[in-house]
Amino acid sequence: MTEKIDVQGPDVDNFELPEPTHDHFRWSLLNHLKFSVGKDPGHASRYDWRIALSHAIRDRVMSPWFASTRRTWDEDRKRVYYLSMEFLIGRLLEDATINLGLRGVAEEVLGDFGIDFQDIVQDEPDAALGNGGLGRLAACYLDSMSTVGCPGYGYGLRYEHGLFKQSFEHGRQVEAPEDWLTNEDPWSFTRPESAYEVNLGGHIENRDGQDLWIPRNTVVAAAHDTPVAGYQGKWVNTLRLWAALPDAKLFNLDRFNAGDYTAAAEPEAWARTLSRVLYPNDTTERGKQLRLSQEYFLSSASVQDIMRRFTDAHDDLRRLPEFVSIQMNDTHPAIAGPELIRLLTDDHGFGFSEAADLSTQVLGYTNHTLLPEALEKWSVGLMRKVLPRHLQIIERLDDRIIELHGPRAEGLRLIEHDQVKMGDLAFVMSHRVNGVSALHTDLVRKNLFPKLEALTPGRIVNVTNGVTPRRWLKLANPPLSNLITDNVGEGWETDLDRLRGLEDKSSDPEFLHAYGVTKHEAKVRLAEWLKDECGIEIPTNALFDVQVKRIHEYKRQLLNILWTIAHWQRIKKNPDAGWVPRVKFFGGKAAPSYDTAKQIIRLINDVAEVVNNDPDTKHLLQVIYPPNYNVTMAEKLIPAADLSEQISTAGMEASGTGNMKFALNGALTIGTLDGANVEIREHVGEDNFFLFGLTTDEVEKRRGEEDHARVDIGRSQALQDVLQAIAEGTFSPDEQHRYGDLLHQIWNSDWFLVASDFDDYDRAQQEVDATYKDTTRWQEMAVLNIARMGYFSSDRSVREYMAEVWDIPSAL
Ligand code: 26Q
Repeated sequence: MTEKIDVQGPDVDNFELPEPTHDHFRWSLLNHLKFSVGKDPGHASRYDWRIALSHAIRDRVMSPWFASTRRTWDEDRKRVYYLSMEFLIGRLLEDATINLGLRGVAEEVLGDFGIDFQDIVQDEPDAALGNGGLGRLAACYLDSMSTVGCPGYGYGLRYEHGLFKQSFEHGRQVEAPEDWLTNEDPWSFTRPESAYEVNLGGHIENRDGQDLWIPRNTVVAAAHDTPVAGYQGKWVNTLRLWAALPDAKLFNLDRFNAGDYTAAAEPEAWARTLSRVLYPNDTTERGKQLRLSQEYFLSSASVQDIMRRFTDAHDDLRRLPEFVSIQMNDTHPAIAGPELIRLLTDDHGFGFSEAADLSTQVLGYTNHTLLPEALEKWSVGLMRKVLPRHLQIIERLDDRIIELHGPRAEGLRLIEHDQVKMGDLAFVMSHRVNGVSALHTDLVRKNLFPKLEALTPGRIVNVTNGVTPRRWLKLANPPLSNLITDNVGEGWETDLDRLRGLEDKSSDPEFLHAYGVTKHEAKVRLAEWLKDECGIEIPTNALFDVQVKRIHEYKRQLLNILWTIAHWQRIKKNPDAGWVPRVKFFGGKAAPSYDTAKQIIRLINDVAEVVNNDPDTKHLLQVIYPPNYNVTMAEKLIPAADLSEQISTAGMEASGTGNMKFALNGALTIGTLDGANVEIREHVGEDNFFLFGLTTDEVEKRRGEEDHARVDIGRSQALQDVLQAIAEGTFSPDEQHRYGDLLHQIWNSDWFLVASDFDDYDRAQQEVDATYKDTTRWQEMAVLNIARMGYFSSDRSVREYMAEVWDIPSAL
C-alpha cells in the first residue's frame, strides 16, 4: 500500500510553480481557499484564510525541500540527527513567510481583500512541544541548520498535548490541557511508509548462547514531517515527529464481537499514551515509567529510521560514522546509545565491542544542567521491566569501562545503588560531550564528570548557546530590524556580526532618537496586545523591566519580587523623590508539582494586586504577570523590554538564552555572573551591563557558613522591612500566614542565597534608575548591546557543532 510506484515521463521531476508574483500568489491563495479548505471568500473565517495562506506558503517550500533532500542523497552526504524530547517551535506561518522572502507579497495580496496579514498569522496556535530553554534551543538550531546548509533532521515526539495552559485563579496557577492539534496542522505531512515497531517490556531468552528479547508490547511509531526552511529558502531540512499508534494486532476483535467494546479498545488507548502528553517538568521527575517509555519510543524509532536511511545507500555499517552524527539533547534520548548497540549486535551480527565503538563515534551529548538532582536516573528494576535487553547492554558497558581503562576507572559505574545514571551513560557513549556556556562547561568538567574527564581528556568541549536572529529580531521586532537594515544594509540576518556597524552610531543623536522610536513602538504594540489578549492595561512611558522564564527557585523570581516590595515601600515613604516609573513584568510557568515555585507565583500576583491599586504609587510602579507565557508572548515582550532580569544564583543557570534575545533587542541586562551572562557581559562591555551578586565560588563558600541567611537578613534593613510586610499579611490580608513556609525557608536555609544577594541587587537596581534618567546614556548602552551581540547567533553555535562535534561540511 505504501510502496513506491515507478513512474515514467519526461517531466516528473520538473513540475514547478511559476514565480510568486502578486497575481500568482493571489491565485494560489484563492485556489487553496476553494480547493483545500473548501470555502468561498465570502464565507471564509480567519481560520479558513490562515489555512489557505499556510498552504500557499507551504507550496513554496516544496521545491527547495525536494532539492535539498535529493542533493543529500545524490552527493552521498553526511547527515546530522538532532534527537530531542522537546521542540518549542511556536508559530510557523510568519516565520516560514519571512524565511521564504514572501512577507511583502503576502501582505499585499491579503491587503487587496481588506485582510491584515498580522491578524491572520496571530490566529495560529503555538506548537508548545517543549518546557523552556532546552526545547526552544532545539527549535533555534533547526532554523540555523537549514540556514547554514547543514543536512539534518530533527527527531521528536508529536505530543497530542504540549505544555499545559496556565491561568490564574485568585493568584494561583491553574493548569489546563493544551490542544494545538484540535484543528489540522497545515505544516505536517503524514508519512505512512515511515513507520516502525517499537517494543517494550517482556523478558530475555537465551537461545544457542544468544540473548533474545521477547517483548511484551509493540507500538507503532508513525512519522509526521514538517519542512524547516532556512533563511531565503536555500536549504530545507526536516523535523520528523513520531506519533504512537497501536499495532493493528492490539485491537481485540474477539472481545469486541463479544460486546465488550471498552476492553477491546484498551490496549489501543495504552499505545497512544506514549505520545499523548509532554511531561511538564523542567527538572527531572524520577521513576515515571511512562516517561522512560516515551524516551525509548523516540530513541528507537529515530535510530531505526537512521539505520534504514543509511542501509538504503550503503551496505557496510562500519562506515556509519562517516555518514551519521546523532546529537542527544540532554540525557532524555540517551537510551539511543544502547539501542544502536542492540541493533548492531542483535540484528546485524556485530560483536559487542565493535558495536559500542561505532556507536560512540556516531553519538554526541549536550548537557544542559548542573543540578545533580536533575540528572536522570532510572531504577534497575524499572529498566528491567521496560527495557530488559537494554539493561543487559548497559551492564556490559559498565564492565567495559574497566576493560578499557583498567584500575584508573575504579569507582566509575554506570549503575550505582540500583540506579542507572543516564548522564554517565550518555557520556561514555559519546565521542563529544558539551556544555552550553563557557562557565557551565568548566563546571561540567570540574564538578559533574571529573573522573570521566580525566579518563577521556578532550572529550568535553564548549558550545555556547545562540538564538536565531530571524525569529528573535526580524520577526519579533520589525521596526528595529528596519532601522538596522537602513544603517548596516541587508545581510545581517545571516551574518550577525554585521551589527558591529552600529557601534559608530551609538554616539549619533539622530540614530539614538530613531532607536528610541522603535523601542517606544514595541512598547505600544505590547500594550495593545496585552489589552486585546489579557484585558491588561499598562502605561507606555515607563521603564519596562522583564523577567520571563520557567519559575524556579534558582532563577530567583523571589529576589525580584522582594525587591519590588522594597521599591514600593520606598516610593510610599517618599513619593516625590523623582522616581523613574517602572512596569515590572513577570511571565512563566511552574511545574505542576513544584509547590515552592507555585507559592512564588501566588506571591507575585498578590503583590501585584496591592501595588497596582495603591493610589500613592500606581503611577510609578505596576506589576504585571500575564498568564500562559509562551513563544508568542516572548515575541511581544522581549522587543519592548528596557531591562532584562537574569538573576540566577551563580553556577546554577547552564546558559540562558532569553538573556541573548533581550540584549539583541536592546534591553540592558541586570544579572549575575552565571551561564552565558558572563560571555554576554564580555562581549557588550562591562560598562553596558548591570552586574551584581556573588560569584560561583563565593556561592559555594557562603552556603557553607552557618546561619548565613540570618546574618545577611540582619545586615539589610530593606530586606527586613520587606519580610516583615509579608509576615504581617500586607499582601494576603485575608490570610496572614499564607507565606509562612516561604518566609521560613528564607530565614532558615536560603539555598539560593536570595538574602545574600539582596543588597547588591538593590544597589544595581538603583544604578539602573539613575542611568535610565540619562536617556542618551541609556540608549547608547542599548545600541552597544545590539551592536556586539553577533556572537550569540545560533548560526555560530551550529557552525561550531559542525566543526567540533559533527565533523560535517555545509552543503551550501
Ligand atoms: C526530565 C525527566 C522527566 C521529565 C522532564 C524532564 C526534563 C524536561 C525538560 C528535564 C529538563 C528539561 C529542560 C531543561 C532546560 O530547559 N534546561 C535549560 O537549557 C537551556 C538550553 O541550553 C539553558 O539555556 C538553560 O540554562 C537550562 O536551564
